[in-house]
Amino acid sequence: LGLTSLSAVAATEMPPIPEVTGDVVEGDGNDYNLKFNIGLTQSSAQYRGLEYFKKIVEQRSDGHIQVQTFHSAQLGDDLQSVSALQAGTLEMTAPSTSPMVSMFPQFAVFDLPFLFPTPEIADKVLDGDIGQQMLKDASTKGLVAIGWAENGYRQLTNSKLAVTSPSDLDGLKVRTMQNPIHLDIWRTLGANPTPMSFAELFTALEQGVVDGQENPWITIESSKFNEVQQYATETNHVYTPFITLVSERFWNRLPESYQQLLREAAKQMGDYERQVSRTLNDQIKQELKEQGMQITELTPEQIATFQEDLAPVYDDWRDKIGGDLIDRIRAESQAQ
Ligand code: TK8
Repeated sequence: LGLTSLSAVAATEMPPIPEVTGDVVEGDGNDYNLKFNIGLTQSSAQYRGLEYFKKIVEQRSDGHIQVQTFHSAQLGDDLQSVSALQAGTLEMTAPSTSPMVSMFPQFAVFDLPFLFPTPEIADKVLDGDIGQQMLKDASTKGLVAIGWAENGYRQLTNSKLAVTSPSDLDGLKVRTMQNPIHLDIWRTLGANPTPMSFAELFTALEQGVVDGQENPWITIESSKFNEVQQYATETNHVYTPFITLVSERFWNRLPESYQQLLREAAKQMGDYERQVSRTLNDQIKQELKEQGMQITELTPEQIATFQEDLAPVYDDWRDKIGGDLIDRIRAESQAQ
């Protein structure tokens, strides 16, 4: 018994889903079905956030909005889900911003390496004027953007070697998100990057189509990438947000009171999901080690080598993204 309870303590502890606060919201007498689909698995912090969202919306609409949650790209990957929102065949999704830069170029700022030194600075940017303006600007093209959540800091994994410096990356086949800055990052570091949908990634790693990939610890574990990747390096090279999106067609059918309810629920989901993600990040890194993954933690000097090598990426993208925006984000970091 003693042993069982010990291992139960060691197992991943998710912060519990909070109780719903706030009154029941009066609708228009109609009932609504809301399908919410994401790319990550059922054991991700993101899916946990969806469960909270469902609880809030169903309770506060007194059951008039029914939320059906889907994970593991059951109804499509990030880009397919966004298209489905536009077509009105799916009501909600929460993709990484990165594959959406062809639609919303300003999102590329989140792909710049090492721009967000701490999660608190990411919060300040996303929850402050910059992030709120971005949600407004992304509420077009058949989409309504109602909130931010967190995918998190990305770490490199691979099946070949312990990576401690960019020179170790020579020729390594690394899967990236479908995003030009990510391609640029890995090319600049000397790797051989291939863009690919997240939904195809496990198989590609398993079959050796690519040698490595990069994602936050929680995603590495919840997607079982450690079963096909022996090595990891804690690079923290990019902070990726999730953006919470609603189909405009669905949105326009809702009474204003329910639109407001979805906005509030998205905010609460985002805050909770960040809390889960941050509580689990280090815990899961330890678990991955215990499960036999060889994890390299870089010294400040080793990190600096990556940062120096990646300086040209800023030169390539500064004008395209907007130097002003980058400077405003840097100023937030310095104000800390
Ligand atoms: C999940 C993706 C994933 C992202 C990626 O749908 O593609 O690597 O980090 O989390 O959004």
